[in-house]
Amino acid sequence: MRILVLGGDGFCGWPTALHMSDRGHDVAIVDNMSRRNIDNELEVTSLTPISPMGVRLAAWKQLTGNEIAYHRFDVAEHYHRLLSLLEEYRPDTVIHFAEQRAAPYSMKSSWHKRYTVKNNLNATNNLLAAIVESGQDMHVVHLGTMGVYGYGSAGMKIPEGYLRVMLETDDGDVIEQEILYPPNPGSIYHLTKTQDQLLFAYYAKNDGLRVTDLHQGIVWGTQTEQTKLDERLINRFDYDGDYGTVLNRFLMQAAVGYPLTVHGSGGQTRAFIHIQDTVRCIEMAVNTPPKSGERVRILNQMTETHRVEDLAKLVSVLTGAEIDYAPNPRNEAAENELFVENRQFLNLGLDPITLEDGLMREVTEVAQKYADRCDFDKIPCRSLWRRAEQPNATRAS
Ligand code: NAD
Ligand code: USQ
Repeated sequence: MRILVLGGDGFCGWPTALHMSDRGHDVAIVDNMSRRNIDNELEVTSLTPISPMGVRLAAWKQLTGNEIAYHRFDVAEHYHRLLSLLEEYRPDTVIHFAEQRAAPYSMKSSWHKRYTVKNNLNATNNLLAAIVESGQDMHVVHLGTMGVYGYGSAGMKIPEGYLRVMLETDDGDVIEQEILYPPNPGSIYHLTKTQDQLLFAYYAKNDGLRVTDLHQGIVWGTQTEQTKLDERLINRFDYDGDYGTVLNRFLMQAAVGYPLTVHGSGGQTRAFIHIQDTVRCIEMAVNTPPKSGERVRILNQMTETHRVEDLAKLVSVLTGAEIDYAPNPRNEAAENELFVENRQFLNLGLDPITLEDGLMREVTEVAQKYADRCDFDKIPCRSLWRRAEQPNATRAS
């Protein structure tokens, strides 16, 4: 299969590109390096020493003989470049990671809100419009988020994308329908993912595009079978207050002796998945495309749910780290329950990596190994959700 990976330099995109190349597919990457530039803006670097793209690709070729082509351009801006690439490369599948993915970054200022909306929605719409214009039949696999649902489900399992509802007609009859689960985003970033869903639904209905949307939980861990092969292939590890996600932050904080930063009471429950399972799930999604004319296929890509406080306690027991309960910079429910349906991936054969299997390995093999690269000043979360709480809010045009 020919597979185009948009956002293939990123935390999920890079290991996915290697995984699919290792499976014998012809893989090409598009990335505008915006994520590396954001590191420059935030004056932070990945905890792991990631190599430049040229070094990454040369190392992969040297180790496996496999070549991955790389195209550097902005999917949200350079529509015609994208269109000609689709026409020339003729991918069977496009895996779309090319979005600004951090909720705290999207809430830093009005500039960051506008950038996130413009980048994410134009990237998705450009891809879909270009596929239609190319006249080719390609399967789009998009990385969405569990956050489109919000994080409460009134005691029921969050279904995979669609909610069955009973409606009473004017004649008093009761009819059954399935609708997109009502969106309930908790940040501007998450909001862009709810808008992506409408774009997918529209293009599937109007143009018969084949789309799979993976509603992924928080990804933890760093390495996959392929990125472990050589340090030049190492995956990125974000630990800073904007891009670091909660469990990887706790692992890094434990490794460097920084108290674990629980927001509020830590009663927030979230869904998690290991990066190795991310790439396996994406491969399963690529191998089982919907048919043209089918509605968007939505799968919940997560393997377990945990309360933030419980994660902190688990890491603390394993490592002896202290826990620090800090005021929550976000506007989110202090506590929630979360039950998630993920039967589709389990039925496809997913055998999840659990926290028990991998946590300590992650602390010793990654977080402790690169602990000296950590800048303690970048650990606190300084992005606030409400303007009233932002006395020094950045003004940018
Ligand atoms: P990332 O920021 O590490 O990777 C995204 C990549 O896309 C970066 O390399 C960036 O340079 C590139 N990119 C962004 N906008 C682009 C554009 N307009 N043109 C070309 N390239 C562009 O993020 P990630 O963690 O790998 O996440 C990938 C996707 O998975 C995102 O869409 C995110 O919403 C989703 N996701 C991530 C997580 C997680 O925990 N990391 C969880 C659920 C869903
Ligand atoms: N949190 C802490 N302490 C920290 C960092 C975070 O208590 O040091 C809390 C947050 O307040 C929040 C929870 O942990 O309640 C999760 O925060 P996070 O930064 O780990 O995850 P989130 O902002 O939801 O975003 C991440 C990815 C995003 C993806 C999403 C999946 O950055 O791309 O879409 O996870 S999900 O959460 O399922 O929506």
